[in-house]
Amino acid sequence: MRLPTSIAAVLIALALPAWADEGAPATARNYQQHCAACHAADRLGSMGPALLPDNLARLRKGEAVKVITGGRAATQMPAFAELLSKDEIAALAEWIYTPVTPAPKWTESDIRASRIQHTDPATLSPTPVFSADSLNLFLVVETGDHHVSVLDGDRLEPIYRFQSRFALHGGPKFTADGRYVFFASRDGWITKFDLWNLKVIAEVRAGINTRNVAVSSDGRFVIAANYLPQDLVLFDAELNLVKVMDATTLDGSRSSRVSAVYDAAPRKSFVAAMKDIPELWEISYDENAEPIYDGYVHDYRMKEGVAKPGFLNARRTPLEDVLDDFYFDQDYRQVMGASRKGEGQVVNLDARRKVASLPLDGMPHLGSGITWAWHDASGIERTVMASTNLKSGEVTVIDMKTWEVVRRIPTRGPGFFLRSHENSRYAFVDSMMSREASHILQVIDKQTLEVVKEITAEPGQTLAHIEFTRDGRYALASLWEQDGAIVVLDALTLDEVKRLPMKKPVGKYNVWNKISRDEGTSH
Ligand code: DHE
Repeated sequence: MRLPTSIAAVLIALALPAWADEGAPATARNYQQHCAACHAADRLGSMGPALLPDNLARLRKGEAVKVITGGRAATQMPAFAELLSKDEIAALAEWIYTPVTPAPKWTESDIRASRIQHTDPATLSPTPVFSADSLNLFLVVETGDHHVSVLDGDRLEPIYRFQSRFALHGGPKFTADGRYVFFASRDGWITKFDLWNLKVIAEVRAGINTRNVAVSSDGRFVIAANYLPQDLVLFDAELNLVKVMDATTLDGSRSSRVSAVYDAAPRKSFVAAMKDIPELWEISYDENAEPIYDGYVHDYRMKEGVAKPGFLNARRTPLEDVLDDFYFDQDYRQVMGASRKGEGQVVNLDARRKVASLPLDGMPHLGSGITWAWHDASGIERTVMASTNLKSGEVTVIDMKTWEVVRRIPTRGPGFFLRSHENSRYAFVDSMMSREASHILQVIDKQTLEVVKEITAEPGQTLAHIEFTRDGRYALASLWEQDGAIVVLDALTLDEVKRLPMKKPVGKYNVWNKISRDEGTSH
């Protein structure tokens, strides 16, 4: 429910914090009167998103002015053009991009207090409440109006739609049976959804600025990676807090934003990358995990007296350079990663050290890297990996044994997502970072390593992010517009089959491809 702005203003005026009282700048008072009811007095977000510089990094100030002036369609954000002057709106937009001091905190008690139980698990059906194949469902994240659609992957029709938290980011993560799925919003909210009952079960706010979430392959733990505060937050499967792990060096002298955390199912562990310190963390959820001595497994100097249990504690691999964006080989023994500056490295998770450099430059986007078996000119099968690049129009294909570049495939422009399926001979790449070519999806033949087809939307639109049906027969692309669509393509003929209207469908995720960790999809 939205409070009328006038009532909210009175309520908030009565509850103004000391720093916004007499003598405080007019802009801070305007904020408290008009914005704080939804975005919270401390700007940490409440019904509306957090208004802090890091959380707003992806919104241009001019865009913020437009939103304050005209409101945001299909959300609770009202227009303030009639309540505030142009100068007041400009000042407000300026002000929300300034840091809050002292820096906001999000403590264990904040996390615990934020938890909401939406549905009593005792009321849930133990089997799906619909007839569609529960393993061939798609979840479509529509950021145009912050909803998620559930698609039947056989009929390719929506069967359910529900409101999500503001600005979900990263792929939703499924439990191994495909029943439960966890979403993370950039504002730190983790949502647990029961796909069989089509119900939101519980939510918790893990942080103020969150990167992503992962769920353990045994379904017992959920972990969130945060930029703010700089930590990893571990929950049980019901989203009750288990522990907060500060992302600091062993001696506590340096702290880091956590870039991302993933489940490494065959290892029974989570693997997390640190953006600001050269360490890769592995957190085992195997109760029989080896103890950790000083955190660096090869250093036994401190063995006596400082062993920590290997279960649910961080085992650190020291690196020469930070590793930001990464993904795994198919058996999860190696991590292929790069810093945002493009220095690529291969880290062996068993040897716990860097074993090779990756010949990548620019800004590779390894989070959407894929692997497949490629036959070279002599017919020899080689496993290759490929990545897009956020800064140059190229897909780089690398041999995973020699770590040499096999081919640089020129594309229309810098791209974000690369996607395939083990049953498909094609990989799809977008050029969504290019102004001129964001409407063009290119199809690469995984054997000839040539672009064989282009699929185009209207110039100026964005066509990106593919996900296949469970059997690889159809490929679903996102027409990434406010009144956009899921464009269903025949994965053999590459012809369009149908369109499903959607509100800016950023990403879509097929249950089977995710839980089977298909080689053509993200982890
Ligand atoms: Fe993402 C996944 C990082 C900007 C849409 N993005 C991811 C993941 C990471 C990441 C580490 C994997 C997490 C996971 O799935 O668990 N993204 C980053 C960035 O560092 C970057 C460049 C800057 C930032 O602001 O964070 C960035 N990402 C964007 C966008 O601007 C996109 C295009 C639009 C948006 O809504 O934010 C965007 N990112 C996505 C999507 C995925 C994603 C749709 C999931 C892809 C998948 O298929 O799994």
